[in-house]
Amino acid sequence: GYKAWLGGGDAGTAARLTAERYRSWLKRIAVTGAATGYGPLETAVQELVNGLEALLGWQPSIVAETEQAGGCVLVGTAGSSSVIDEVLADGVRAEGYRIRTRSGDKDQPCIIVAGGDERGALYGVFHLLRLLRTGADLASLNIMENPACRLRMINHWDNMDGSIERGYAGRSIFFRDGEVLADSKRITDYARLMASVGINGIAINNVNVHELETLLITERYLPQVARIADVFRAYGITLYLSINYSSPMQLGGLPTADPLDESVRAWWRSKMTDIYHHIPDFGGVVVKADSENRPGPFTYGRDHADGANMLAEALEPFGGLVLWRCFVYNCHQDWRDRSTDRARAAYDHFKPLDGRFKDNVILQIKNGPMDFQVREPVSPLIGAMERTNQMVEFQITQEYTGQQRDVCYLVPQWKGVLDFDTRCSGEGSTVKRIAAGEVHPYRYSGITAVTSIGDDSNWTGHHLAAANLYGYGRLIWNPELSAEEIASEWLMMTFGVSEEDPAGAVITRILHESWHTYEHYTAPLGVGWMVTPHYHYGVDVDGYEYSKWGTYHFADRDGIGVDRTQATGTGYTAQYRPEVGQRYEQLESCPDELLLFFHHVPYTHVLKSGKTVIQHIYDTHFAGVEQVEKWIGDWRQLEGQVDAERHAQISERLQMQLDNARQWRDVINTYFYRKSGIPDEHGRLIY
Ligand code: BDP
Repeated sequence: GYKAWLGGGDAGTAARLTAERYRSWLKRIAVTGAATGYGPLETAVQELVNGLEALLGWQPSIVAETEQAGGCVLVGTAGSSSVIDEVLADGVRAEGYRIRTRSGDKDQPCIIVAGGDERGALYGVFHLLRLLRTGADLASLNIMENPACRLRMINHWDNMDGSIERGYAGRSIFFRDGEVLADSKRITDYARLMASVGINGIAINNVNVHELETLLITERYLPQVARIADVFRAYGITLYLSINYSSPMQLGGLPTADPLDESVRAWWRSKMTDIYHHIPDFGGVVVKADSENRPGPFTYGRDHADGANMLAEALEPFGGLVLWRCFVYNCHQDWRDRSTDRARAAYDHFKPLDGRFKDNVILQIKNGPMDFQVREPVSPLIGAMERTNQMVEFQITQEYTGQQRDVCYLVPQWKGVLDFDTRCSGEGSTVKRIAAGEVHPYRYSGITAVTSIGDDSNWTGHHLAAANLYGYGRLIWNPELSAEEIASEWLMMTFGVSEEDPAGAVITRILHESWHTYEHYTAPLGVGWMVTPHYHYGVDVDGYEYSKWGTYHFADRDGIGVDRTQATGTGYTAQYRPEVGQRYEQLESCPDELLLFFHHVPYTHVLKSGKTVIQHIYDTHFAGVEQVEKWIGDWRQLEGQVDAERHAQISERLQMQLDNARQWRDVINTYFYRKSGIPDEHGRLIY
């Protein structure tokens, strides 16, 4: 519920037993560290006090470091004491930490949480609490962690009227009726959840910046935004805002927003000065320009580099960043013109600009070339620009993956992206290494994601959707964690049980099967879309087929799929490094799951699995529905073993998922049966 994975006194037995076992070590907390006054170290101590109190049932006392002679938890930051520095040794970087059990005087060991800086100390404390809550042995800890990526961000698509674009869990926790909410309790609790998984930057408003949100950077609203920044700061989170590219016209009354116009540049410089006056550690701006009817530099015959650099110049004196989105494509295209291919757009727009961006600009690139479909190849733009900072954008909110009515655990999908070898700088040029700035010497890089939370009491609508929120943070902190490890931590922290427990086993199985299940009953073999236009939940095979959005499947009586080959298609495969592009180009080597993304094939084409495309479509759609039916049966068995409220809510959503899955199955199968005229081998279809 509301406490998500940071549940308090309702910790599982394992957590309570562990806490009890180390009671004598956990009763005192010593702190060392020159607090900078911005808070994460103070927050770390407070979290530790509260966390231990919840587990042990009494409050630990805070003692001065000099008094400590074992039997305590010592928290500190680099340079604050010799003990801490000794523990940190080499190897702990900014925002990293080390946790070590040290035998102290009088056989009284102590646990040292040493942070590379204040944020590091806070993350270290959350890690220690996680160990306690998951029942780990504390007797000989020696853990060193550094975040893989420098920028570990969240994007909100919240509007100031309180609505959330693509939000499926209630209304905004920041805004209501055109104002920032006065009560910041919920924002504090949210910051805490995010810090506990290592998030260090949050953009609070929608990338589609409408009239009202344009005003966020005015004197009228900046004091309100500053209040949110204050809450975030205590948790080591930097606040970012999405801005409207044409603000100089809308707010400044200028006749143009041309990035090369001196009056426009001066306007932005002065605007940034105002923002930093209110929020001295403002992170910078997120910009969606010349995309889906948003204003941008194209209007003035300028390009993205001109546009981004103008903002970068204004932010530079303050150390601010421009997060410039690459989700740029023609959304007014003519479906009859097959020479355009939306998948090509980001690369075509941005690749030629490599080297032209200032070094406080970071290009924000969606993980796939289309738009957060259940299955897409990795965007060929990732890693393709050696001299331009980049970050990857994922989507936690389940816009195209069931909208938090259907279960879809996305960590395996994200992991697949992060592990993908782009070959952009030889073998091993994986997306995770690019995001970590290890492949090209980026000054800034990292990962961001559109979040899934709202003011629903459990934050994410579906209880199981919280696994994605937790998993996103954990995975981008450490992309080496497996989807299974992450799910198992989340399970223990949230439900207080392990996978061995009957309830834990069912939840784990559902999570792990869920992405494939969702893929099975929706659009097949990487073709994507086939969703209800605009809403993006529920099936509509031809919903987007004859529209201007560029999202086609080209199904006819003979076959289906988009020919994106160099030989006969749109040439998209040439955007990849040859080793990668060739794999997709050739039918023989193209992986089944992406076949229809890259090729137009007859229904009778035989997949690597040995099945024809049409039979695969039929079979997976039946299998997807059966899977959901099975989950419902398994979940029913758990009545009485999971608290009644969560049990009932999950049951209800599984039922909705079943309805959705059945509808997809019936529509897709019937559609392709009618198109192809090929019957199901097992005779399950009625015309
Ligand atoms: C699409 C969403 C749309 C967003 C857009 C974006 O449908 O609401 O505005 O992405 O990322 O997925 O800008």
